Amino acid sequence: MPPQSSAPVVQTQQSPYARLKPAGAREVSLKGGLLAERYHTNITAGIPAGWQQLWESHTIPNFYVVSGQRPGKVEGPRYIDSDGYKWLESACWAYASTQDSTLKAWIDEFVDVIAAAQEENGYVNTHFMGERKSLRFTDLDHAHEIYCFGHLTQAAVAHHRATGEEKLMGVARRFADLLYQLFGPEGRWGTCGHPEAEMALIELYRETGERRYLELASRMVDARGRKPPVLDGSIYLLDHAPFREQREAVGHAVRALYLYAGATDLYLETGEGALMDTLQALWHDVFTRKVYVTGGLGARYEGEAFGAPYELPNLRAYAETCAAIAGFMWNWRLLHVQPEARYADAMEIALYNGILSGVSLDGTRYFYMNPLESRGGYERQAWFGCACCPPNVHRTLASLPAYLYSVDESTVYVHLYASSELKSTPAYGRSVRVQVETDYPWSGEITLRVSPGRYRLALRIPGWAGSAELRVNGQSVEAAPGSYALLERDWQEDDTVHLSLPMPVQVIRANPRVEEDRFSGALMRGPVVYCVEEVDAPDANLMDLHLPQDTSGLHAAYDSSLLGGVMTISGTALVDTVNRAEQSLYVPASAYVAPQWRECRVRWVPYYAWANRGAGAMKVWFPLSR
Ligand code: FUB
Ligand code: ZN
Repeated sequence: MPPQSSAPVVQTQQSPYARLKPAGAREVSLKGGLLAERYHTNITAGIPAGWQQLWESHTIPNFYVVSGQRPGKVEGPRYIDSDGYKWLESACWAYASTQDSTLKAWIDEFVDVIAAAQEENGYVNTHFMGERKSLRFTDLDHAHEIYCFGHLTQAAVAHHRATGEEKLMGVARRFADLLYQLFGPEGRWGTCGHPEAEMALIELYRETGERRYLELASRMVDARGRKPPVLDGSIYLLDHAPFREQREAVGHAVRALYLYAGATDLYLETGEGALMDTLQALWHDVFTRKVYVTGGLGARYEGEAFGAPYELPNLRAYAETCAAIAGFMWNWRLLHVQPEARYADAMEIALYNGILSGVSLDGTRYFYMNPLESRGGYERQAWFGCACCPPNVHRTLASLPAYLYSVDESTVYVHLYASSELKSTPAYGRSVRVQVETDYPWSGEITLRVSPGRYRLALRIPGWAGSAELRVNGQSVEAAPGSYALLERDWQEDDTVHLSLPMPVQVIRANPRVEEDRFSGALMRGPVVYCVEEVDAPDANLMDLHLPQDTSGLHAAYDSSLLGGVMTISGTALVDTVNRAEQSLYVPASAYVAPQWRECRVRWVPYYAWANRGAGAMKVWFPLSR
């Protein structure tokens, strides 16, 4: 029987330094619109296709091999188990809302074989069983053993919350106990080159009440930047300085962002000021100097790393899907420390752009890198040799309803707008119902109906909105973009709240320090970033296309037959008709041939939907012409 309590991804109900408690996955239902469509496609197509991929990639067969149930040998990269665990987590969140018996059969089978693979002492990692047994914990920098444990544990927590069953929790706890013996206060200093276990251990603590898991997570944060180093002392592994002294986001982006998310979980439990000082400095660095307009993070191919401030190349953007997801996870935790709209704004931008771009519209093909420009030939793939991104997409989309609402003792917060319903929040102490009707993100008109009672409704007014109109029963109420509008009253049955967020087509400019985007503009409408694909500018080379400064000729129109139904933007752009291919690469300024303009009809489509009509060229940023 599923448990009666709420089932959120991050459970801060008992966390002393959490201002907010997330609403449960089962308490929120998505009723329609883009997010609901992406959510259902993930469940009906993405997760089932993922199950097949786990078999073909050896991820699941490896567990059968090490548990002695099948002949063969373990194959795949060192972190291959984590792909399976992330998928399992997604299947559990999906099962929590669907109660689908096929999903449950897959979950049961996978859980059984993981349990069968686990050794008596708690160890389970298919790569380091059998002939590689002697190598266990000999390479904390690169082996990913503790990282895989982290994903196992997050899957176990999801499994427990979705099914009420103890089996996978037992596996995770036995492994956690082994790690505690090895790396807890009585053991040696140790942590993983790839953070992840910090978040997982703290969630395990929240689920079990067992304080030593929190202690171990804390020690893993403290293990970084020690002298002599516990890892290799490198920036890549975030081991260059003690965590509390780190002020700049450097190194491998996914590792860094998972570490920041884990440290935020730690803050939620301990309230330690030094941790929050570091987290705020890092947030500022990441979200004011190192994030793409799409919410993509980690600019560099080299080391899958953050670039220097404002180093945000478009064609060579790395922007790994996992990094956008990791940024989403981090902001979610910060939002529960302090309900500031900037965190939810960052989540929203990442979700509608750099995360949704990571998966095809049919839900079964994925991007690892999410560039903001392509010269053609770049397409999504069904799986990867290093398959971290696909199941990260699965688990994020499968838990989507859990990110819409949170509560505190007297308030219901609405963070992300989608046609949805929140029913009853145990954290709030009594039953509350909030119904949202909207065609967001295509429309900024949002209607909310709430159940009677005295409480506050806190509505995020996105920072991207130049203005907002908020009315309760027709009466205007103050709503400032970039904040939560607080509506406190004794709500009556027929009360209606209406939020109107204007969504004009906007030309976005980058800080001129972003050299690649200097003198350029990108189109946004609401939280959605747009791009032009080759097929939508048939008589122009995208490299020669310029954006008019005056966008009054650009018009948004919904096209239900295109890309699963999208708001498009159409208008006139300018094409430089000088044949640049015949021009020298460099000429004296006096010999430079100025552009000669021709007008050209162009259609922009949401960035997330690109590369679903072939692998043509694509661009987000265009130089601004006269
Ligand atoms: O190392 C495991 C995963 O592979 C990371 O999270 C990704 O960035 C990729 O390097
Ligand atoms: Zn990835």
